[in-house]
Amino acid sequence: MIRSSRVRAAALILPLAVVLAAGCGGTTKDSAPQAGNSGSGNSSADPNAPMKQGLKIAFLPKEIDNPYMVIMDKGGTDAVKEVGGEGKDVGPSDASASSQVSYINTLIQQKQDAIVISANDPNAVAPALKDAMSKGIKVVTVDSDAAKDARQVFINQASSEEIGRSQVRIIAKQIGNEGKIAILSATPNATNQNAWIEFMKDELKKPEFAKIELVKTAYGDDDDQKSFQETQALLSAYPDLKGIISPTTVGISAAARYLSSSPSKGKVMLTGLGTPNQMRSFVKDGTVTEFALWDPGQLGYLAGYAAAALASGQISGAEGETLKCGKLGERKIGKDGEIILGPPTAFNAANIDQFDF
Ligand code: RAM
Repeated sequence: MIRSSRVRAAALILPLAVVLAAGCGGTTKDSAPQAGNSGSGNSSADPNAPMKQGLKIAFLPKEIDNPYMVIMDKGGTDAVKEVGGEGKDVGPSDASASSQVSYINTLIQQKQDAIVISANDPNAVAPALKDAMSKGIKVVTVDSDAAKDARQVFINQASSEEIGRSQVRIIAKQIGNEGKIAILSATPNATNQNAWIEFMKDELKKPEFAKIELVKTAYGDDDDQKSFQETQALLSAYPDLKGIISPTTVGISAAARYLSSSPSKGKVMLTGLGTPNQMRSFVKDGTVTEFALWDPGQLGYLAGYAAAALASGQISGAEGETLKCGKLGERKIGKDGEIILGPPTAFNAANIDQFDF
């Protein structure tokens, strides 16, 4: 995914530097209770248990064709293969929770050993996930969490707070700390986007951002066409709009495509979370100056290891346990069963060609 790991290390940006809540190394388990995971029915783990072979692990993305999700789930199935299991990637063509519920029910019938899901709604998928857990199937959320008692572990890309606040800092710099901005989000119930947006709103309360006005949060539903149309609608409703934050790879690429051929190109600033490959041309043509992301492949890979370790009894999801995760080393399980991948990278004209995902 990354052409040079040295370059990547050098490119980890300071404004986005996130303290790794889940440091690598350490011992295997402490006596902390398994917070919030009452439905797991598994409070103990043996870190030295062998990895079970032939584990069936299914990845259920928000939507199957989203390029970000494709990379993420490829990382996941690669990890499962590495540990001697059988991984597969199934899911809906729209980012809807009810579609995901049907898939969960099918995966339960198939007696998968673990389900790794990026939830389209924290609550709507919870009963089906709890049903899976009650039947001994391990549940890992990745990228977008479900209700805490409906999964054992959540693999988060980075600190939600730092992701949200840093997006505001980037757009503020781009618009000179003054003017109207809008957010172009994914679906209205997406756990990850909603968590980030809460922190964006909080960041905007700071005195240095007093002259920035958030006029609207629009929803493109992680659908390319809808995101494109919502961008158009934002610009016509707010002709003096100065900037857009789109914390979704689908939204930011559709918004960039709209802006790139409109008179607002280079005038209305756009930042958010995007894949370098989808955004490269818009950085080169001057539509976008800077945006951010983590490596979705690594995110999925971590989730694959977590699912296999849960299904093998090496971890239970309790705070303080250590997950061994192949080429990524080790990660500690934090509060509420959360494991953090690591800090995001900011991409701009100077470094974007060093990344290929
Ligand atoms: C989209 C999805 C995903 C999010 C990324 C940044 O692909 O909404 O959940 O993490 O953007």
